[in-house]
Amino acid sequence: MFQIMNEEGEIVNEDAFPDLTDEDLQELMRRMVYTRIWDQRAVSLNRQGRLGFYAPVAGQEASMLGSQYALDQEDWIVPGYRDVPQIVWHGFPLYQAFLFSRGHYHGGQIPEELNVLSPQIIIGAQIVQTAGVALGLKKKEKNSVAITYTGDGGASQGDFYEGMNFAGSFKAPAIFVVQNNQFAISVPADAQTSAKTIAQKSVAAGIPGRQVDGMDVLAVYAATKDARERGLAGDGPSLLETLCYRYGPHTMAGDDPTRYRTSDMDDEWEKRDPLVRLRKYLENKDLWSEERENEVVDTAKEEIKAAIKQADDTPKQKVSDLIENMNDVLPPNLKDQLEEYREKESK
Ligand SMILES: Cc1ncc(C[n+]2csc(CCOP(=O)(O)OP(=O)(O)O)c2C)c(N)n1
Ligand SMILES: [Mg+2]
Repeated sequence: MFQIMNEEGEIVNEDAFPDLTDEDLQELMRRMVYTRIWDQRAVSLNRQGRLGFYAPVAGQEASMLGSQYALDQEDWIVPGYRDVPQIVWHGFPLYQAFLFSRGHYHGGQIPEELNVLSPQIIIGAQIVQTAGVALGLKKKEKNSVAITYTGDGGASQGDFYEGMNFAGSFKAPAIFVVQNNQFAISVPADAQTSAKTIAQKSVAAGIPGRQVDGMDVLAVYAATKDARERGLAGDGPSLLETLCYRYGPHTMAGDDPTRYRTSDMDDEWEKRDPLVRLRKYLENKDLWSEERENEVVDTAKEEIKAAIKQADDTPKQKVSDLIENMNDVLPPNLKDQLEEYREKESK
């Protein structure tokens, strides 16, 4: 397992320390704190019945944000349902992320200039799409890569092998990140496969695979940066397995982790928390303080509140919106229905 900073915030692999300035490290800390606050708010809103679909992210911040930070703005992100933080930090407006949770069509309308696809719900489908996006980038001679994310469960899907194999064969600049958070809903990772690691699944596709400490933001950043450079150099795709944990339930739709995880296991992973270790590292260097963290928390709370308000203020979705947004040219039966709904909605 590739690690740079241990649980105590000590650098254990000086040679691999990435090209990050003090300001970058503070920014990574800021983003992780912000994202945790946002996650807590989203969970609470969901409990109040104000959000809809939500897949918690606490415990996966280093894996998500460290990898996104290694990207260039021109790189493409092809996310799964849990990977909303990566696209928000790439530029997707936060209020639209809340609308995505609500199943509002505007939550799926990615701004034209942003190189992001809408989060994929079908497990593994994004791996094949990413192979295609990456091949497109190569054919158009773009100096950018496509990154995608799936989970330990996703690494059991046929699409996972197809996508990696295809990208490997065409040397497409793709980065496949498997966030191994130990469970696919209630199924433990070791029940998914007889392979010792998910990283080793890259061997069959003839591409490099690396197991990374997914609670160590520096290791995730450095590994993603390497994979990106490999892609840009024409050497093809890479697989990264980031070992992490989701502290919360699978989604807010009734999953109860106490039925399949022990509190000992939770405790063990919480000791590896990505925020705690970067905070220790930065505090030792006088680059972080309680005061600074409180400022980040306060700003996050304000901005999140404003984003929720903006989502609340967005006109409610109508059935006619759905019909119009789904079809460029309407078939006759839908034309009739559209008229019917417009009529009803006008009353
Ligand atoms: C093709 C497909 N099969 C089943 C599901 C139902 N499903 C949703 S999430 C999930 C588990 C995925 O686990 P993992 O890949 O480890 O990702 P995680 O949720 O842990 O991030 C399953 C089986 C689905 N969405 N798509
Ligand atoms: Mg999982």
